[in-house]
Amino acid sequence: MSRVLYSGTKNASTWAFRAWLALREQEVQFEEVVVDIRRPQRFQNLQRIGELSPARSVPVLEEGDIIIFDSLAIMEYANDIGSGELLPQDPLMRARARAMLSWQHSGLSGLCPRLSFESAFYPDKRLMTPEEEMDAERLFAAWEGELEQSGGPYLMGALSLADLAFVPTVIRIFSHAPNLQPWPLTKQWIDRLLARDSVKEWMSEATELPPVVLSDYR
Ligand SMILES: N[C@@H](CCC(=O)N[C@@H](CS)C(=O)NCC(=O)O)C(=O)O
Repeated sequence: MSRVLYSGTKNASTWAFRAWLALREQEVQFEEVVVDIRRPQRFQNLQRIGELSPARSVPVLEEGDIIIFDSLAIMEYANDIGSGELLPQDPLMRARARAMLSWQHSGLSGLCPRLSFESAFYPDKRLMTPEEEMDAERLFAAWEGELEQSGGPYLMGALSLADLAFVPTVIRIFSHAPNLQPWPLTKQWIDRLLARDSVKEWMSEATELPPVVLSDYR
């Protein structure tokens, strides 16, 4: 059976990044088709994706003649056909992992639209605003608490989909050099995530691309 991931531009598409990470971490083999949804090819490419998926967005996983759209569904599917270890077996921890995943998937914070993933690749970064710093601290406190409770090294103890879902957020914040001193467990967790082969593979391709300049980065 053929398996194709319609993915996104590596220095722009956070949703595709999450799905791709789960597939890679589970060593699921797939063919990757990068779909660039920026102008001028935007409408042509979105139309192509719309022929596959009612959501008309990337990522989309084409599994033979079955289409799985939405990053979260693809992440869970990767776990289901892989080792199954990317969600805790304990029902309570599993629910906790799902709570973190749902939080991320339903918007997380006001930080993500303001501090875009694209900006992580800009050679000159602006300072974070006090509001962004407050939002980031709220996330650091949540991650720190999770790591304290589980004992680490990842949020739920072992690596889970929750860690992978936060990777693009971690990258956009971390690249703006926040003060991580009060959050030592979070700092170690971030270092650990960024050192994973899967994350390094995506990021090495992303950093090769010309930065996607967004005019509202100021
Ligand atoms: N909830 C969706 C969101 C996917 C999404 O918004 N993808 C963006 C690219 S990162 C997209 O394709 N947007 C379509 C558009 O710009 O019209 C998911 O998790 O897969």
